[in-house]
Amino acid sequence: MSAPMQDHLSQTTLSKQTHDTMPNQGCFISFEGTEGVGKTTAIEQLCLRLEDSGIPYLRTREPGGSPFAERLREILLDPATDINDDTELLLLFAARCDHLQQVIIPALQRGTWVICDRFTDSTIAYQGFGRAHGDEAVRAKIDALIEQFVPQLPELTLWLDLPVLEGMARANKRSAADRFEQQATEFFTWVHTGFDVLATQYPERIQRVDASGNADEVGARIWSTVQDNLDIK
Ligand code: ATM
Repeated sequence: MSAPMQDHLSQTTLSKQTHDTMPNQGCFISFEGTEGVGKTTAIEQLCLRLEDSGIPYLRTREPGGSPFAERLREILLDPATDINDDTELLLLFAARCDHLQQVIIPALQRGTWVICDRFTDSTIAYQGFGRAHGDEAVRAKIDALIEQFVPQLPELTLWLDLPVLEGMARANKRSAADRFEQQATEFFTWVHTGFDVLATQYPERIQRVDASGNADEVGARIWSTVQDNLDIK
């Protein structure tokens, strides 16, 4: 099984979380951000802290996270895939639906924390703002899909925020660009605006974390945000 889907169990009992919609115990945390903000390293840092605290967790990602959704991820990221915006949106939700049913909800129900690299906020930021520049009709479509197919939103979303150009410069140092990474700076500026709008709209759930500085600095900011918002010591 690939790293993003590994389940890390521990014997320690979870501190109880409050959930509005489902009688589960695990806590659901998502990470969001534009290109090159350092999500992977930040997630690794959080997972180490959870291990130290004896909290069982599962690390996963979107698009992907279940065997079927990982197949859709390959299609979605392949630069050779030529699809329109609605098809892209529906594939993302097909992947999400499977991921929720096969992985996220069962994990939360058995008391495992779920740490997810991207979730619904990425759809609003990338498809709603990157592709559609905040068009209200597209946002309404995405909101309707969330309403119909997403029974569980994260308790806490950590938005790693970095100036777009800084992130793109970091990302360009890495491997070949996928279908999203090939977009121009303007696209990512819209995506960033999308996250900004979302953070204002959902100030309780979405916490902005300054992603500048080294991995340890960002890791420390993340851990204190998690502790403050989820009431763990
Ligand atoms: P990562 O590279 O962070 O794994 O994400 C894959 C791409 O999927 C990411 N591309 N870039 N840059 C953003 C994109 N994506 C969407 O466009 N909509 C979504 O709903 C999700 C979850 C991801």
